[in-house]
Amino acid sequence: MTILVETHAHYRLITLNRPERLNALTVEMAAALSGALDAAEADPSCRALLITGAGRAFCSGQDLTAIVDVAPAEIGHLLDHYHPLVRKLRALAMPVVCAVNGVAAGAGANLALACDIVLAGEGASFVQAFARIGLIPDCGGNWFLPRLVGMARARALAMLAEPLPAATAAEWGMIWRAVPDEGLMAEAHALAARLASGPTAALALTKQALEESAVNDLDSQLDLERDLQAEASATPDHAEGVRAFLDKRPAAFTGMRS
Ligand code: T3D
Repeated sequence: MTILVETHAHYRLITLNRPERLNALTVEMAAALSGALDAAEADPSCRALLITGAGRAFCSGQDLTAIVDVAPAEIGHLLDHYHPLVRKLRALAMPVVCAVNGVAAGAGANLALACDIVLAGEGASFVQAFARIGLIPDCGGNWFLPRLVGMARARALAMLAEPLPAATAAEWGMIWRAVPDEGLMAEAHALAARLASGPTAALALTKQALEESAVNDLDSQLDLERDLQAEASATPDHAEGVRAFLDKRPAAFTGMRS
């Protein structure tokens, strides 16, 4: 199986599972991942996702053995299988945590950056490997990098294709945190569990608001925040959050939209 899916209380763990090729992406793996995202979203009890890789790597990007004899035009079309994953991750109505357990290269690096909160083990690194094989960053790399680390660093990462250690990625604001390798999965599970017990509808609306801020001017963003806040304020979790604060007790969120 190219991916493994494990169900936990209110969240699912998805593990990319081709460790012999450092979890390199194939069309089959992309289809399985896409199906797993759809299944998670269709299950109202699933309120967060955690994604990681099996073995010593997170994901080494496109499986190069699968494109060695492929016509150039078809190579571009491979992205018809991968780019929908990036769109799905960004639009998924729940938080997605990525635990980068080792090297994340090429499309693998950018799939990680498409997740909402990225934790990485200190031994992990991010490589925009594309230039090494005469390609351009894809899977959103040219969009994520300048926004996360600024244009000067984005250009160097994309053009030099050098590995960026997790600690530097965290220092530059490319990811949330770098943590000791041995503590990565415990911390990632704790984070996923925490998000899974959060106000899921408000978190999904927050995700939408942040996403749209990338293209909105301030005026449009304020209008959007007004509309999305109206939706958030109508959820039972908003009422529960306020009551819990006044009762001086932890909120018991259900994640329900209405
Ligand atoms: O083309 C399109 O339009 C489609 C979309 C493309 C998007 C992309 O992702 S393009 C970028 C593709 N990825 C790469 O170019 C990265 C290739 N891999 C590497 O540069 C290195 O493997 C790493 C930096 C990721 C890790 O290096 P290291 O030294 O830790 O491991 P290694 O020895 O290179 O790899 C271990 C094994 O995995 C090895 O196999 P072997 O010799 O033990 O049988 C290696 O060949 C295999 N492997 C690693 N990455 C890939 C791979 N096999 C196929 N495809 C890979 N991407």
